[in-house]
Amino acid sequence: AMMVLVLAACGGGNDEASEGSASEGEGSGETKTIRAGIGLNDSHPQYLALLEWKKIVEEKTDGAIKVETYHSSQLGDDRAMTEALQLGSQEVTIPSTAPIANFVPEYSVFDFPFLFPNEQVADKVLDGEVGQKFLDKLEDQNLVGLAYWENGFRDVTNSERAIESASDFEGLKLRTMENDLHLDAFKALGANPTPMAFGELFTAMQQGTVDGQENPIPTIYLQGFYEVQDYVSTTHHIYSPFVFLMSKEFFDGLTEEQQTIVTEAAVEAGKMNRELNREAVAEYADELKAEGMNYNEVSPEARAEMVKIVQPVLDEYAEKIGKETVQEVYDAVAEAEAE
Ligand code: TK8
Repeated sequence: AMMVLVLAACGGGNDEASEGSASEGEGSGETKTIRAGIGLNDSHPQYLALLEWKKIVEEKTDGAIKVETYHSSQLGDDRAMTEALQLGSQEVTIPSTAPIANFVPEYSVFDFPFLFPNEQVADKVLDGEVGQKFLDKLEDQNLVGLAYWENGFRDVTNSERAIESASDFEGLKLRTMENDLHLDAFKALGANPTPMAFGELFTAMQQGTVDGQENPIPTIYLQGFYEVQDYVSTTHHIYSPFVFLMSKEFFDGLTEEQQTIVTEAAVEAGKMNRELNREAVAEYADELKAEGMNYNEVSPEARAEMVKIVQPVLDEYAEKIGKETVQEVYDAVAEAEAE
């Protein structure tokens, strides 16, 4: 599972020639330090892309901004890190949209099961007008959304049985992200869901506190979930976007030029995150089989059955979130699909 990173050519506009401006910045006390934390470990495409973001930002700001990176929930889980951004005690984190819905409820729409048919449609919607509208909603919460990255299509793992049809969820103790829609959708499917921070998940599976969980294939492989799980089923029930978040207080304190640099770098590094993630899925699926996991492809019929079961939950949440907002997202999906 070696990944070759092509990091060249991304630096651009490097002013090495201008006289030692890095130390100059430090000397005048103007070096700004960003603590950027994520929940996944340092082998995940998200972390490799975060390193790429760091590289671009440090180069383009000529040392005026320094980035310290943290992984594996070293700074806390998605929710705690997002709160730290609001308080201004941390500068960057890149959570899934699900926990963001605890701050801006409308974000749950991205976690409507089976909303996005594929990654290309997700890219178009998220990188388009609708995606930007959602990023703008973060400002009220003292957060700035710089770009969408990718967690990816979520699949179910567990220690009990293969998920071949909706009825296989019956009674399964499933860890979910801290998001009410996830909780209610899995309840509707007959599972017994428990919300839990990602950092506690491995131990919970190891100790049998939960039977299973759902996450994209790269996470399942790179976090070693195959050590404590027997079945992986490609439900692809939700496409999880990541949102690159910055503390608004910190963002507002940057020069306009620096704001542009951190934003463009987030878009650039996000492309790398998406590419690495997508390239990795097939290979990691094979690795999971090689590690002895029972791997099954979930049929379109079984997925259709799941859609039907969760539909009342989606209707309920559309009501809560605002039907127009939800419709706007569905329209953007349809438009992107037609292109
Ligand atoms: C990592 C999380 C994680 C998410 C989850 O911090 O909690 O299951 O999918 O990967 O963002």
